[in-house]
Parts: sequence; structure tokens; C-alpha cells
Amino acid sequence: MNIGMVCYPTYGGSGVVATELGHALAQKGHSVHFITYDLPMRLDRFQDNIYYHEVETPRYPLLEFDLYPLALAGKIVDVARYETLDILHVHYAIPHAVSGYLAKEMLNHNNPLKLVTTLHGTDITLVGLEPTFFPLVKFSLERSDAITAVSGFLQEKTNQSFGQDLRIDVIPNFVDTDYYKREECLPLVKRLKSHGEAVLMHTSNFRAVKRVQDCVRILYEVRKKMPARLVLIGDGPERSDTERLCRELGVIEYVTFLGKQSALPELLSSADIFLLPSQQESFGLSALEAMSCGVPVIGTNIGGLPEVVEHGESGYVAELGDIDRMARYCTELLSSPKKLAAFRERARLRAVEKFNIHQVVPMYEKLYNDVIAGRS
Ligand code: GMT
Repeated sequence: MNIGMVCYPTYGGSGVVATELGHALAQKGHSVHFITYDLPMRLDRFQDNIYYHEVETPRYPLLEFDLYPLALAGKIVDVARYETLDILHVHYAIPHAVSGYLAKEMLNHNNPLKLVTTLHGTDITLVGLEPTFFPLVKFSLERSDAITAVSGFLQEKTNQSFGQDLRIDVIPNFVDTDYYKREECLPLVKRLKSHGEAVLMHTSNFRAVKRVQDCVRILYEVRKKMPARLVLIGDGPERSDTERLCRELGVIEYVTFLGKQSALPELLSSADIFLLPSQQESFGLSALEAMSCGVPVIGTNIGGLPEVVEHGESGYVAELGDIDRMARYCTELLSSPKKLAAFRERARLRAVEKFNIHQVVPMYEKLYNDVIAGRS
């Protein structure tokens, strides 16, 4: 198949899912055309059958506002015509599904381009609910040939907010368990671990919804009971306030800010526990990546996270902001090597058995085929 893939190229789960899906499909012989304004974060290695089409938004003094959604629609038309796309798969509804619909309308109606929209989270639970965006999201979903959501939670939310009539397939996020596996620790991590402290780890885009500061508060509580260190990976708007909180609580020397990193399997392999105390999480891809490296997750019982982390099996989930409970779960696991080992094993097993790339990518291929065959 010739597949057009539209996503945000920035540091974030939806872009990661789109890129990893593109890699997997290309490996299976499909041609995958990424259409976006910058090279997607994980598209930095050459691979046969992957093409990148950059969207340029023309500037002109009169055009005070960013016209990216229109430029994207124009570029999709161009790529669809010359690369004879069979499918356009857009990730994150705003504005991609709208641009996709517009492109579809501009193309040949005898052989219409099929539009698949994958919902990732805040496109439905936050941004899509803005009164100005709501009708656009609703319309573009109604006009998509297929809609997928990354969790049962997001499927339900979308139906509640945008109409029970919408058919939404749940295709969960996935992980390459051959890549995300326990690796030899990096020298840096070995150094960190040499102090005999337990390592708590968190990776995110440091947006407010991730509640990175709760990770610091959890560390503060855990350190009352045992030596521990927090390793924070990623960067974003909450970083300065998080650093400030570390100083206020007097734990700054036990917190390592690594910024954005790509050697995630090596880093995750050094963690004893992964923390994800988010306020919103339609799935929690970072939790799955940690689990695939055999790291149990302690997070919130929010959104789709409990569909990924089985409470009391591969990790624990607690109420949003319940720092004491999350810290207690940490100390409970860290003080019982036998229990920690069992959780590690089950975390890895869950990733392999339920969210393995080899199981999930065929679900997308089947959906594409169904849509091409005429499922409306
Ligand atoms: O919705 C967002 O805030 C952004 C999006 C992203 O691009 O990172 O994150 C969502 O999609 C990920 C991949 O499907 C999920 O793992 C995240 O849980 C989800 N984030 C939220 O729901 C807040």
C-alpha cells in the first residue's frame, strides 16, 4: 500500500506512535510518506520505503496567522496525486483530520483517498472540546473513513463527547519489545547507581498534565524511608518550576535532569520504578516503554493508564495527587527484592503479550484493507 502519514514531528507520544508505525509498515514493504512541517523525532535513521515530504507554510505580511492547516491540505493533495496514496493516516485530530478531509474533497472523487484518523488524547479530552474547535473535530471525525482510539477510555470519551454513532476501533499503542528491552546500563547510569540508591525515573514532555513535580514530592517522601534518586528525562514548560521545587524541598542533589534523550532502553534499564503521576493520560506510552524494559510503573488511575498497568501486578495506580500512597507503593516494592523482581517480570510479560508491535501493526494493516475495500 501507499500510505500517507501525518503527525506532529515534536517530542510526544502521538508522533512516536506514527513514526514507529511508519517504520514497521515500511519494513513490511509498504511505502510510507510522512507529510509534516519537520522531520519527525524518530525518523532520523534511513529506511527503505520511507519518504518525507516537508510542508512549507508560505509567509506574506498580510498573512498574520499561521496557515499550516491549509498548507498541509495542499501538500497532502500533491503527495496523494503523485505518489498515488491509497490511505491517508492522520494522528491527532486537530488540525490533521480537518486538513485530511479538505485534501480528500479536493482530490478525484472517482477514486477517493481514504482517511483514517487516530485519536491520541487531548485532541479529544482538551483541545477538541474548545468551543471553536469542537464542530471542526466532530465534522472531521464524521467524515473520516475510519477512526481509531489508543485506548478503551479514549473510545468511550470520544463517543460521549462527539456522538455515540461514531464507530471507533480501539487499536492500542505498541512497543518494539526487541528494541525496548533490558540493556547494559550506560556509564552515566552506572555512576548514578553506584551510590546504592534506588532509581525512580520519569520521562515526558514536562507539560503541566504530566505533574512532574509530583515525582519530586514522591522522591521526597521515599527518601524519608530509604536512599533513592530521581532521574528525569525530557524537557518542557514545567522544567524550571520542577527545579525550583527540588531546591525548596532540599532534594536537588538527588534529582538528575537529563533533558531530552534518545538512548531510552539503556536509561530505562537502570530504573527500579517508573513514575507517571499524570493528570491526563489516554494511554501512557512512556509507561509501556518502561514496562517493556522490565520496569514496574507507579502512576495515577487516570484515563487509559489502568488499561496498560495492571494494579498490583505490573505496577500500582493511585488517585491523582495521592503522593503518600504512591510513595508507599514505591517503598513497598523497593524494600522487597522478591516482589520487585516479580513485578519486573510481569511488566515485561504484559508488554510482550499485549502491546507487542508484531501484534498491533497488523491491526492497522487490516483496518487499511477494510477501508480500501469499501467499509464506510
Ligand atoms: O494528547 C496529548 O497531550 C499529546 C499526545 C502526544 O502527542 O504525546 O499524548 C497522547 O498520546 C500518546 C500516544 O498515543 C498517549 O500515550 C498519551 O497518553 C496521550 N496524552 C494524554 O492523553 C495527555
